[in-house]
Amino acid sequence: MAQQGFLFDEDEFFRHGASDSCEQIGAASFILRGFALPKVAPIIARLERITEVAAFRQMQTAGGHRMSVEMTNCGEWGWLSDEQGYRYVQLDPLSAKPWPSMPALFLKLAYDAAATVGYAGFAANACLINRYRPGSKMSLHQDKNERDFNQPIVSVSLGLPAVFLFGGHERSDKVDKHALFHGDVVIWGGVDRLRYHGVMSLKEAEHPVLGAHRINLTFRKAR
Ligand SMILES: O=C(O)CCC(=O)C(=O)O
Ligand SMILES: [Mn+2]
Repeated sequence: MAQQGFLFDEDEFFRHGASDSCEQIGAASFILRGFALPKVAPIIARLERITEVAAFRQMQTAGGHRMSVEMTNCGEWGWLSDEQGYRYVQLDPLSAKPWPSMPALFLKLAYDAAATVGYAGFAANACLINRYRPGSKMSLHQDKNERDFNQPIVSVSLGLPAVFLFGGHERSDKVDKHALFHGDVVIWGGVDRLRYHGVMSLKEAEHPVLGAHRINLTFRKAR
């Protein structure tokens, strides 16, 4: 059985039942444990429809580096990285068509999660869908391509567990590590909105629902 070091023990690795707790991880940041669990089956069904139209792809960075995480989008705006850098676009460059629309279920999940921790009225118009395989990771970065930093980020984890890195406002600041499991939702905003964050390299394992994958939905108000 794969071990994830000090953050996971064997029983916890596939934690799967709702724990319904709210953990505060910063002045304005929270993990809602198991918040998305009641909606996992319809979320996955909608993801299948979205990715038939807008397939997962490994994006390039401006420096010509291929990202290890596969990505796609739904919603009015889709986050893109290519040789021109990071930005939001309304058309999927693979199809030249608009990104698939944001399912009402996604919009409500993000709205409800944000409202639960005090961010009322969150109306996401972008959902970046990240797919990690064992070995995929996301380096420390800030989410700063959005126009209004008063709007929070709502981030839903599905499938294999991961270690979320939550740093400070400087890349060199101390980083906290939080294990994220299937169904957990992280929300950060306010004074924490521009904190550096990332995801450690996924360990080799199989998840009972999503196999050898972790899927993350990152909801943002892009414009
Ligand atoms: O996968 C995650 O939990 C974080 C994803 C993220 O930070 C991003 O897509 O900007
Ligand atoms: Mn991010």
